[in-house]
Amino acid sequence: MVSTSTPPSTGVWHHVAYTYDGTTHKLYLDGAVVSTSTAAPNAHAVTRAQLGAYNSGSSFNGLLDDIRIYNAPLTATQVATLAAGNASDGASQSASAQLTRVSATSSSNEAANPNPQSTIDGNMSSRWASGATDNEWLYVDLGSVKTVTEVKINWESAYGKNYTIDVSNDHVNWTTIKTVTNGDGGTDDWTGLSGSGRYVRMHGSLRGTGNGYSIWEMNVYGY
Ligand SMILES: [Ca+2]
Ligand SMILES: [Ca+2]
Repeated sequence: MVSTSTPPSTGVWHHVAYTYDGTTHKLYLDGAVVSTSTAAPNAHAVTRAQLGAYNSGSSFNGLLDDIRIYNAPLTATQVATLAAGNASDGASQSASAQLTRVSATSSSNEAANPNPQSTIDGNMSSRWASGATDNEWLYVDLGSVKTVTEVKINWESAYGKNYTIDVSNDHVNWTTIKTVTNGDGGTDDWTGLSGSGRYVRMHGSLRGTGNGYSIWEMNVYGY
C-alpha cells in the first residue's frame, strides 16, 4: 500500500510506523511521513501476518525490536513522540501526549507577576514569578493520576539553577523524578522521565539570578 524507495541507513536503530484510518495509508520513518496512499485496502483474507518478511519467505536483514500493534491509528504527533523515544516500554503502553493542566499552585508570588495560573494558560507572554528566595515551588494539577514522561519548563530570565521535578498523588508526599543541577534556564525540556502522579512540581533550591523563579509555561507530557 505504501513504500519508500529510500532505504533507511544501516547500523543504527530506526522507528518505522504504518497507520491506516480507513482512508489514507501512511508510512513513517523516524517520526516523519515518507509515503501516503489512498489505495483500496488489500482484500485478501488474512490467515497469517508477517513482520519483516515477504510471504515468499524473503526476510528483512536486520533486527526488529519493541513491536506494537494498536487498535486505532496513531496521530502524527503520537508517532513522532514514540519515534523520539519519549515513551517508556510497557505492555499497556499508550503514546505520550501533552497533558491537560487544570490548575497551578505556588509557594509564593512576586507582586508584579502573582498568578501561578499564568504557567498553564498556553500564553508565552504571561508568566508567574515567585518571591526572591531559593526555596520556592510551583506545582500543576493534572486532574487525575497520570504517567509522566516529560516536563518542559519555559523560564523567564529569572530561572532555576538547581531544582527537582517531583510527582505526587496528594500534593503532600512527593517523589523526585528529575534532579537538575547547574541548569541554564531558557527552555528546560526533560524527556525520558518515569513517574506517576496527579501533581507535578518544580521545586527550586537555587536561583539563577537575584530574582525569584519565573516561568512562562510549564508543560507535562505522558498518558
Ligand atoms: Ca503563560
Ligand atoms: Ca535550558
